[in-house]
Amino acid sequence: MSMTVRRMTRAATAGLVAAAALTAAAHSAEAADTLGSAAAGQGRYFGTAVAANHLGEADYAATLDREFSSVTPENEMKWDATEPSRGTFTFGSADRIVDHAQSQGMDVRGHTLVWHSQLPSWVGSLGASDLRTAMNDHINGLMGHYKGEIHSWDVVNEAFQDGGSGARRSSPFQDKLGNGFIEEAFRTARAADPAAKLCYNDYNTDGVNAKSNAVYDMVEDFKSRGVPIDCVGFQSHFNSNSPVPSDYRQNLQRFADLGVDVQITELDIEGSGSAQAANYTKVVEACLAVSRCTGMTVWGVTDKYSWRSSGTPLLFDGNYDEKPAYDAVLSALGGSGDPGGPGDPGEGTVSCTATYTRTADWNSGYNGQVTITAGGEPISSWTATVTLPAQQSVSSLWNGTPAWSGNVMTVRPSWNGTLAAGASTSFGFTVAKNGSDAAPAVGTCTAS
Ligand code: 9MR
Repeated sequence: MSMTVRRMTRAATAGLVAAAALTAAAHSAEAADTLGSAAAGQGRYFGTAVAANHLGEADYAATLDREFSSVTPENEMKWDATEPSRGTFTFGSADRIVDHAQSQGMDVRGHTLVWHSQLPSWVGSLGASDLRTAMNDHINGLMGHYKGEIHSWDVVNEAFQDGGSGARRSSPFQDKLGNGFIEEAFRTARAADPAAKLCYNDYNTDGVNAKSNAVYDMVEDFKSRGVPIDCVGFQSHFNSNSPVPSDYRQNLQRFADLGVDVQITELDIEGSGSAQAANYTKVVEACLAVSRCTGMTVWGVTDKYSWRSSGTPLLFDGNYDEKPAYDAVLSALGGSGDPGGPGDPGEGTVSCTATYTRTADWNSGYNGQVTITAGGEPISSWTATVTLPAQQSVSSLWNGTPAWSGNVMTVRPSWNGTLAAGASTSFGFTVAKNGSDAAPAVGTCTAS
């Protein structure tokens, strides 16, 4: 007998959290007064790096929850945090972030599976064959734990050297396994969670230069040979030594033209006032000009917790006040900055509808599909409930993230939360009839 989805994924234990999420996601939001909702109006997400140890700070959580539609754990999914000794996985801090994000209907980016830094010393001491096994075990351990819950994974991070050579960076993986480790990591990742977008992520690749050329050649090679890769992340850590490149948009576009999505994954720009604001505008405009630039993530909520704290590189200051850079980003995203209210003209309540169809049928089972359609406003997330007849059980589900309470399945987006006004997406599932051919009941769709 096949295992049901509720036993296969982390969502198994998240039934109660999911019930809370339903309530949280049901609030009505003004269309374009926050970064997340304005970006959703452009068909994109707007995310931030999050640290689990700040979630208990009221202003931090309030700013996060109000403004952002996606989160990236800043350190909590890295190898040193998740597999400090071989085969012993620790997910406590990362789970806190994922649970929080889900309770707010936010997407989660997974960061990062294979990276030379924040790597426990036991990994570096393995011989080649053992290292290969350990790398694949690590990918399977992380991606298995969060299967169906991660929008995009940074599968390999920072594998190329800085400087003019375009060479690979020395690391245990590179030095012992050679160039092929990247390909192997992506193949393992695809099998581990087929619903997740698989990204290569790096810095100083934002403009056209020797390093970005080397990454470009790798992506081109992967696409030509069918190595699974869906996206390239451009970290975009900018300051006066490393300004926003004038060919930023062209560089994003040439990668997109290879047939991958591009994402701005760790954006921060040192500075202040109108100069910083103007640089942020350039970045947002570049992303919006590239149709496959699917979203942007800033590397932190507030300047006071930035890894570059002296550079005040983020959108909120240490008191969580909006900086000129915030206004610039919101405006570039087409947002109004107007605190608004339910009666404001032009600002409606977000909504969605869910419709069910049976798409395949056989003696012992069937496939169901639920189509989610946004109402007259863009949405950044949705929640739909499917109540199954008591005998039936779900053996697999795709393009959605299920959580269970008895025979009620609460489904939220896996990667497909953001919908333009009137646009649709769907999730599907396979059901074992176990003697009952009755149709499931689909409840009200809620949007945020
Ligand atoms: O922001 C992260 C910081 O808290 C850590 O101390 C640091 C350790 O390497 O990593 C920072 O995040 C990095 C990210 O994971 C990869 N790209 C560069 C980021 C900034 O250093």
